Amino acid sequence: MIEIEKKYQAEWQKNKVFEVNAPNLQEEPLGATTAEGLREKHPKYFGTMAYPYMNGVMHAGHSFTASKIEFATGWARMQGKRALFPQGYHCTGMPIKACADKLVEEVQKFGKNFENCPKEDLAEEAKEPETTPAPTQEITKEDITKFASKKSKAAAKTVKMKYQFQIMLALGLPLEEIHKFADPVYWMDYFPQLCQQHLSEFGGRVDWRRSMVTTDANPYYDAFVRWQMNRLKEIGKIKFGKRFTVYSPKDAQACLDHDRQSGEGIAVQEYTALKLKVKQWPEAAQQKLKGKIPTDANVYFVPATLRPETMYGQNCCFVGPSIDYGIYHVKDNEYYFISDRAARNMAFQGIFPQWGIFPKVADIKGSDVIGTLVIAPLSVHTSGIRILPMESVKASKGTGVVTSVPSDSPDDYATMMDLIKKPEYYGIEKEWADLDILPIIDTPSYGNLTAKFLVEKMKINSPKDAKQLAEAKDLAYKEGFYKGTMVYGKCKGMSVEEAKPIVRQELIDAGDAFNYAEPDGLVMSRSGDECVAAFLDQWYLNYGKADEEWQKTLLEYVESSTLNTFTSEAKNAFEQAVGWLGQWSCARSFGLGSRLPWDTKFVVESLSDSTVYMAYYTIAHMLHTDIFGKNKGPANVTVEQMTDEVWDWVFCRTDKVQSDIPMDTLNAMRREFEYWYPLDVNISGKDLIQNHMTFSLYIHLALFPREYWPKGARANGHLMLNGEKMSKSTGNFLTLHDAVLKHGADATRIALADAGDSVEDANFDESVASATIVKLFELRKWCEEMVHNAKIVPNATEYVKLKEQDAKMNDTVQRTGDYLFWDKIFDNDLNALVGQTEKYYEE
Ligand code: A2H
Repeated sequence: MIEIEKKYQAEWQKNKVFEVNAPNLQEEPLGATTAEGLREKHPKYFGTMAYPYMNGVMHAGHSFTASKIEFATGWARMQGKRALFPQGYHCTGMPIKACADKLVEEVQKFGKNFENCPKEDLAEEAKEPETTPAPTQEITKEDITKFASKKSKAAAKTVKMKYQFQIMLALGLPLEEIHKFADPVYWMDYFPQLCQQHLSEFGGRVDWRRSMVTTDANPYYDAFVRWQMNRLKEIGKIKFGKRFTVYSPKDAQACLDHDRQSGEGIAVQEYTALKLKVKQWPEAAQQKLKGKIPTDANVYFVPATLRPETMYGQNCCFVGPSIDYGIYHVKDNEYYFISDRAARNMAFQGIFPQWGIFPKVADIKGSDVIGTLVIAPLSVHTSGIRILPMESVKASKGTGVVTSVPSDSPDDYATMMDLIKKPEYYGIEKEWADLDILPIIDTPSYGNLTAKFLVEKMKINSPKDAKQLAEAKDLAYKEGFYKGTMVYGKCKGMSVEEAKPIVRQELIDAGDAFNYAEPDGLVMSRSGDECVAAFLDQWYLNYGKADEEWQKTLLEYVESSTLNTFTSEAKNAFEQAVGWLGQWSCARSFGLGSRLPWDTKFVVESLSDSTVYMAYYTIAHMLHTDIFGKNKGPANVTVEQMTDEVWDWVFCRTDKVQSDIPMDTLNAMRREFEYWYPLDVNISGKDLIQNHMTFSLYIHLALFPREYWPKGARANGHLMLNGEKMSKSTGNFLTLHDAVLKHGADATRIALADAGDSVEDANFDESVASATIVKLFELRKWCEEMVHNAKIVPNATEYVKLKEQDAKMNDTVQRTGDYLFWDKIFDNDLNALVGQTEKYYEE
């Protein structure tokens, strides 16, 4: 069977059956019909998958995504459409660069073939792993040490994963080849051809003429990215300014989704950091701090809050008794009591005078400072409030210091009640906690002491009722923010929504507070660094509410029936992403990519050079004959000739063009675009909805005329293998190449088709693949018999006679002649099935 597959694959290749073009200008002169009319007359289908990252070969997950386009393309071909499935290769950013850099270091340290690597760091047992895991994005995503420790016992015995070269080894690369990967370009050479080979073995209906690598490794693609960036800047979609962004101090640059080892999708959370000045230290703290800070120093406890408008009601301030804090010298005579993590974040936000430096003058535990008297800005308790213990303070959030507003924070209220109940247990004086609770916000549902109301109503008895408290916190926050009215302070009578920024600004102007931000969860860079939030000058794409019109247009488009999102879950996810996504830093100082045309010290970031590449596919085959754009294509156009004006014209953005490219060539390129666009569908795994997929829609809407906006965006679930999560560390893992080797292309295709269609997790079941092999084998045998051993009889009488003569005589007896009733039924059934199939494919 494999032999047959190979035979036809070779024939397809020889006859270039998947190389499709738009109707040429002789067939249909440019402008003779509208673009829409042209597409009606010559129906087409154009589908793409989010191009895979070239730090590995395609694994079963990629293959699942590819299969969706593959089958849709096949179906469109059967319907007689011109069906285009192109495939590019993503190389931008840090993933390849980070691994290549590690290899440079390792070659320097250990020699070309790593021969000087310490013995104890090498393989513990020379046994080959049972399945050789393929290199994929996820490998470099994980911390290599984690990778090793997560391995099952059996696998852990094979190769240690301390170094990059060992990872490459485990990927099945020969040792003497590995040093070549120290050059990032080598990856771009190596993996794309494998991707092409593996998709072809799978029977992929890909038009390989249209492939390219991203980054300046292909100067034509590079010119295309420059065009995009220039135009986006001109129409005000790219801006410059100081913004908080997730940042890796080690890499000294922003660290967004694709630069991360973990923490994809995590954004920056901004807080108001409040300065509570120390008036009196308790004994324990005095001992600890002796000689470490000047006696006249101004020391502040700095809680981070999301509710500055409630600060009137502060009646104590919490620290985690077992958390390790530090006292940091901020400037002049000013010192902050905060967690180490917060100090590190602040060091990249202009809070300390020197970028990245956060001088610590003392280590101190939460328990040491219980009882400290501090002055809290705006608080009605003007003679001071106490620092008290709260077990549920997280060291990994904010500054680790939480100011307490028991009227509006259920956590604070519950803790306060507990402290009052058991002051001796906590080693505090009861009156430190037992202060009047000030009503600040009136709400329609919960009155003016929201937290008290909810804690009592939900019968929360202890600050340890984490689940219920989280629920109460959520209810309190929503009710307060959206429906609350201020009943205290200078904003009395205003809604909370209005009051919040005013109170916040007032605190900042008075020098009592400042902006503090941090990643809203743990983010690790690919270089293994814990990221912070930095306040940086940067070029950013103005997604989100800062450009309300753009956001609104997109939201309406997502909700319209023009865009097919295939499932309601995906539609919801798109709506959420559009609502939630904010400004996006689109340039980096390091990594592979295209330079920002107006500020060439930066390269365009990996998700920002990959938004409208589908338009590039429409003419890629005319521009170059190789993925690096080294050889000019049939259009015979140089990179220099591909000016911004030419791209505009090709993409139907303008009606005139100044260029020394012959008009016929220009027309031919524009024809390809106006015919293939709009894109019928772009497909990816569902995790890309929140970035790539939404960015792609945003930029399409900004750059192209409305009739060329995408028609479909589809997301599929994660692919499981034999009912379990795919994972290289457990060995439950399959590359496309391995799948095809094991089951053959057809059985692999059927198992993929059977795996699932929704955004739910799908399952590639290898038993389906093996059962298919048997079925296909039988089917083929039957077909061959039908053809080779056919006994053709002229009519029904002969047919019955022959069948009666020999009961064993099988389907090879075939009748010609007029259609009978049963023939018609048979025909009808087949047609009904075709109709049903069409319906499913269209949906
Ligand atoms: B909020 P989010 Cl009135 N551990 O401030 C536990 N909680 C912490 C923390 C830490 N390390 N750092 C900050 N927080 C609290 C005021 C407030 C807050 C009111 C009502 C609700 C409320 C007074 N406490 O938070 O997890 C701080 O308490 C509920 C949203 O980033 C901070 O704002 O969403 C809030 O949690 C930050 O919570």
